[in-house]
Amino acid sequence: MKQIPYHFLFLCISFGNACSEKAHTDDVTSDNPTEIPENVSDEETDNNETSEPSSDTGTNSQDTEDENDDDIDSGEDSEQDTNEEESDTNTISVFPTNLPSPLPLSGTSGPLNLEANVTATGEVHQITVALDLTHSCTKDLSLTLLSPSGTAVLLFDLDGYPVCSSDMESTVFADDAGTPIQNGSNPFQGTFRPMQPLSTFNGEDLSGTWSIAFQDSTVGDFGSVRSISIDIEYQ
Ligand SMILES: [Ca+2]
Repeated sequence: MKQIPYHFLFLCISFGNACSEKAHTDDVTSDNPTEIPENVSDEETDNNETSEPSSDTGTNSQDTEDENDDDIDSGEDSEQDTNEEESDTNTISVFPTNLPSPLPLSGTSGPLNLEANVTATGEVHQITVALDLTHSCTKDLSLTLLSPSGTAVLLFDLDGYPVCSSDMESTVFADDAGTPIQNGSNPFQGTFRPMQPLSTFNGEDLSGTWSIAFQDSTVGDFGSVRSISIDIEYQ
């Protein structure tokens, strides 16, 4: 219990009721660890209390707006970066001209060589290959892509494939594919990882003659290449 100072007792004795009001005020002040300034009215205090939630809401709203602004800014930057990146690269699709073309009957017939000439200039950034062929036993086949510089990349050689299988329909070769081509199944629809990485060509000069060599290693069973597209991203 709070002790009342002697000088205050003296005032109480001297002024009677007046001191009881003062004593009450002191008690209220002392019971509140956070002192309310004397010049703050009850109305102001109420306003502070009632405005606090809306202030929080406003702050949160502002924070949200700031975050949105950040998101928008980030999105703009990202889009701008993407545009800048896109503007730095081009893509060209290379098609051999003499298709469809029959695949060799057997290994004794030699490879089927298809060629496509590229006049554009630049440095290879990324390559994917799309293929469509018919064959009664794709296990017989292999496919190699050669750059104008003479670099060779084996896309597939299915000699070790467990079954004969047949055809390749809308088959795409890309380094970032999850399934290796040798783990695919007839008719190999979808995107597959080539047996050797197409990134081997990255950094090479784009212009010149690209060659595509099919080889049939086994007598019997044959087919034809319906379409093939070499899609080259370059910069
Ligand atoms: Ca064959």
